[in-house]
Amino acid sequence: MATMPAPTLITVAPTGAESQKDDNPALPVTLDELVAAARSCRDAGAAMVHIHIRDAEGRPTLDLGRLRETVLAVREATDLIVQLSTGGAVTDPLDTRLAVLDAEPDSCSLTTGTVNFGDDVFSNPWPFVAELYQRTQERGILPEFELFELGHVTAMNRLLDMFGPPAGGHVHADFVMGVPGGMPGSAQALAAGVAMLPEGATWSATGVGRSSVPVMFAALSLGGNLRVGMEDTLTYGPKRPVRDNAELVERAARLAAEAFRPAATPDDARRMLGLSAQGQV
Ligand code: KMH
Ligand code: ZN
Repeated sequence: MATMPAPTLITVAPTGAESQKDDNPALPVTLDELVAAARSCRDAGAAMVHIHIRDAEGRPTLDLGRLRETVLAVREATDLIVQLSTGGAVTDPLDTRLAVLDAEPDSCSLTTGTVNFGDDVFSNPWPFVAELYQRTQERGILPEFELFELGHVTAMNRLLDMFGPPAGGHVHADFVMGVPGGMPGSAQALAAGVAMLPEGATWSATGVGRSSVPVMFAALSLGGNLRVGMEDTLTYGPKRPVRDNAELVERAARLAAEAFRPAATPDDARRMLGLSAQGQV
């Protein structure tokens, strides 16, 4: 008997650290805006939310009190899998990024190597990556390996070889494509990265800026999952600003349904990722 294809895990990355309200007024920067975005994106088909937060002036911050408050507020308002960014902004020090785990998210992003990031450098030296990974294992937090270039897949595999599987035993990765300095948002690059993943891993892909839609089609055609959101693109199409995060999730859910792999619920996604109902691995 033919097995049903897995549903599509849609992750929304609503805010990021690089854009401001001036770029698009729909960017959620306050806690209330973030919670409202999380709710509407859940309704539109998201199962996981990748969170960066802002301070009272709208600047990126990794303030632990705010992070804790955010995790609780999003959990209270939705059943989304709550993922905190440990990447933060390019200016965030490594020790502050390690401390993000103290806010006890279900999942955290974990970039496995340094990459040029426009005119900046997103710094992820090996000792930091190894320390962050081991802390996720100790605390039972699911890492999402964020892979900006193919060497990051090699580094992820090195982590797994040296330190063993993630807490819960399941490997989940996200290809972040089209960052100036990283791999291009092309079907060829994605296929090459997917071929390097360990057996049984799940993965999603996100295309930054104009690569958003091509990467979505490539990911669906390769059987992967999707990440969309205003962290990665502020335009819906040429010269057309995004209405809000839910609009991007709605499109992702529509394309996934057309590929006969409709959006996963958060419960489906927890099963796919080896998370328990409470989110802990
Ligand atoms: N803001 C970028 C420098 C992550 O969330 O882990 C890093 C980033 C990756 O967004
Ligand atoms: Zn991020």
